Amino acid sequence: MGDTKVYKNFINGKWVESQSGETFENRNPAHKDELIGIFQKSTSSDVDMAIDAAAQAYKKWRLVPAPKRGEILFRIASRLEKEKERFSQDMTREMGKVIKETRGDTQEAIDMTFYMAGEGRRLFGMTTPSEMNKKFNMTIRQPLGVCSFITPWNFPMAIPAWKMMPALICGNTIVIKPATDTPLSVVNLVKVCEEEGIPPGVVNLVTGSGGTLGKALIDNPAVKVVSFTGSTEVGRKVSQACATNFKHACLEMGGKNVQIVMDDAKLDLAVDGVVWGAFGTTGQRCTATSRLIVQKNVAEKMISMLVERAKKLKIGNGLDESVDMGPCINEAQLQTILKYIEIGKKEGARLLTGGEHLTGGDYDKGFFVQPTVFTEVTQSMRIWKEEIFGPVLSVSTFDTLEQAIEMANDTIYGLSASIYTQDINNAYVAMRDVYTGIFYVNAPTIGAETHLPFGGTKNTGNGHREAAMAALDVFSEWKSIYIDYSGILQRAQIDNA
Ligand code: UN1
Repeated sequence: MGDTKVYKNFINGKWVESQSGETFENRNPAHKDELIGIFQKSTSSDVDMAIDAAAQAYKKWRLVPAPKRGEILFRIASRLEKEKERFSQDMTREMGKVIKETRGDTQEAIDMTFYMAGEGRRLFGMTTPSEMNKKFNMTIRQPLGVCSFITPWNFPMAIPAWKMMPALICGNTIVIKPATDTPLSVVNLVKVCEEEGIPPGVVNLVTGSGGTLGKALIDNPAVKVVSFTGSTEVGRKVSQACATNFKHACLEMGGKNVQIVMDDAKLDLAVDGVVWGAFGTTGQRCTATSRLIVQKNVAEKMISMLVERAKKLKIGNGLDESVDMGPCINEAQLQTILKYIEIGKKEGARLLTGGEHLTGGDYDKGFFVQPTVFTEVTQSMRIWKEEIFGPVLSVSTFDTLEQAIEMANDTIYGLSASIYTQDINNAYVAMRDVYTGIFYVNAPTIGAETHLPFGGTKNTGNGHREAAMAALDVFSEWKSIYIDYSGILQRAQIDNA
């Protein structure tokens, strides 16, 4: 281990070792020899301790006035701004995506924290007339209690912040379990929470594998909300586990996002969009563009422009500012991507560029794959239907907008979609008829901002949205309050009939 730093769990305001006495390594996916840190391999009893601490802390935190909670969040956001470069460098080292993208990830955490800090002075309820005389009606948001968060590796700080900040501003307490590939970014975030005044027990962090800790994070009776971002397969299990005791589950799962290009589109812009949408974050976003459909009469031109651009992308270590695309997160993900490339070839799609595992020199130290474009992809192929979570783009063509919309909706997912067109009528029809939670016009399928709801339809989610004011609905429940100042019994629906 040498000088490698050992990171601990954070429970009840203290950095503590796991009861297991075991640890795991976090290595750089661009360079396996680089050990980022040693983290606690926690057990379910560590999780139980964290949940107990959160349940105790809830008794006080729920009573801290929301504007005061907001002040702490403002301090956290300002501190994140100061540490932005250091945290982004750490994130590229542990996750692999290029430094300009990890700066964006940290910025997204900053934006979310400032946004929710401001909510401390809003958290608006409603006042509304009563049907009775001398009666006053209003609604307030009340927190639920302990929230468990199971967060992914692709947005190591942004997604934890999406969940933590709205939960905290509403008065809940937290136990977070980050992905085993990216625990350092959450340690960084939690440390800032500690140092900027979040009281002990309000935010707790436990590292380790979801397989081992998931049950304890969900089943403990003190847990009232579970928020999970990850695969649809695991999300279904989370949902089932929550259902038995009516726990609130907020699920953000897979995507098979499409970019539609009409023949009147600015093709240069559409190519910029798809290169960024498909190969940004090495395609490892839930919002990544994994399908491109182009109107037939411009398809040949657009596809050749795209292939030329994909070939020029520089692949390597994300800390090098000139690199366009970093590695895949780990060996298993690399193998999944390579497997899908083989499936695409076998299914008869035409591989136009990429498709290879990059080896030789520094590439041997990491999990690198080429940006890959398949054309002649049909709607029955697995590479059209299944989420790959890698830099593999499936391209197809269409004749009419109506057909494009049918193809766009031909998926079990519904996160994000986009259309490139200069015709406002096309844009509005697609906006109305493509059934996703997020839609872009003349912009790629990635790039959601924190003050708009984030989430998807169908197998992407279970009706909740993260971010924006919508997140407050996940982390609070409405209480309707009736105050009768008439001094007499007034019976609703009876005395006023
Ligand atoms: C994700 O893909 O998991 O819109 C989150 C985006 C980012 C967030 C993506 N702001 O692509």
